[in-house]
Amino acid sequence: MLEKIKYLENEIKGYLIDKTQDIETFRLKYISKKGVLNELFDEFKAESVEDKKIIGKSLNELKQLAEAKFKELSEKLESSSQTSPSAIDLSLPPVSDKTGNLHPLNLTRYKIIEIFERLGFSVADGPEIEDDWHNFSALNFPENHPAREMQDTFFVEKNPDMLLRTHTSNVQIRLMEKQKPPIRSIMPGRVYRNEAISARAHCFFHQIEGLYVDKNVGFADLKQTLFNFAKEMYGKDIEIRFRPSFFPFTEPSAEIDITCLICHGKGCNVCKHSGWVEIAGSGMVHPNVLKNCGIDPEEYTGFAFGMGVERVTQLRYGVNDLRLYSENDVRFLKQFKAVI
Ligand code: 2NM
Repeated sequence: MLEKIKYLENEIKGYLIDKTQDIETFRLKYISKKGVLNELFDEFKAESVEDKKIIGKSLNELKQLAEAKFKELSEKLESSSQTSPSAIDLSLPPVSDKTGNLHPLNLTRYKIIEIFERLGFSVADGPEIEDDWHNFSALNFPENHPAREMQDTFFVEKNPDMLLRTHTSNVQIRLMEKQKPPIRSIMPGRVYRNEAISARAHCFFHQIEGLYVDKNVGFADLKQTLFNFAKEMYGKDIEIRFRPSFFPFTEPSAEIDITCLICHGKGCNVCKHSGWVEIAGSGMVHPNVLKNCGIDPEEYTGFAFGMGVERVTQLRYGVNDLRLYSENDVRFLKQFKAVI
């Protein structure tokens, strides 16, 4: 019996707890009515008078040890539950489940970039505050062109003119001035126009323009590149058409339409009952523009195109008011959470 007592003494001394449950387990095992100590006291009664003398003292000491340990453990648990970082503090605010997501315009931008990168285009960047040369003159805009008017363009300074770029073509000019062909790049970025803000117009929007200049680049390359892009972007079944148009910086120029994705060509409000929607402007880079950038138009030719990121996003997700893109209303933005 003495051996048993010695064994239990060691067990009790080394008893560790980290949960409230553990202390109850301790109580049940050692001190409760059905615990080991009471069992030992029952056994004790059966011992001889001689042995009782020796065992009695040890047994009482074991009982005191168990009670002292129980007290110590309870106190330890209580103090740790007040300071432990794992304890539940009901006064704290709940952990927020609000995680952000990409802006719909960025979802569209990344998708467009990814498609053109696969077609061999790199991404170029340039300033949003630009001089007259890179935004207008080098692009073959005549001196009296209406886009140069104060009503249409935000001027930062006059004489010499500095302005908020009205397209990302300034980046094309800077690239052609600096780099010899072949050039095959796209230019995403924010552009500014002086418009009254409404569902269909805003004082800024986003463009992605593209440029490919090399020997023997022809209109067929323009058509095939944009056809490939449109199929990747809008689906394999769409049709594409090129409508003659005019830009000062391209000749010939064309608007690019695809079958309306809303009504599939039957006619609806989005396509104004034509069955076609415009997705981009394009053309062969005007010889004057190449000359302005120090590129010989007899040796090199190129095509360029431009599209509005808001417009593409409208066609993809059905967003029908331009103001939604910049109001930062979470109820609008969070709808693009699951979209990749
Ligand atoms: C468009 C449409 C057509 C364009 C042309 C050039 C440059 F610099 F090469 F002349 N940059 N961007 C272009 C051509 C842009 O956007 C609707």
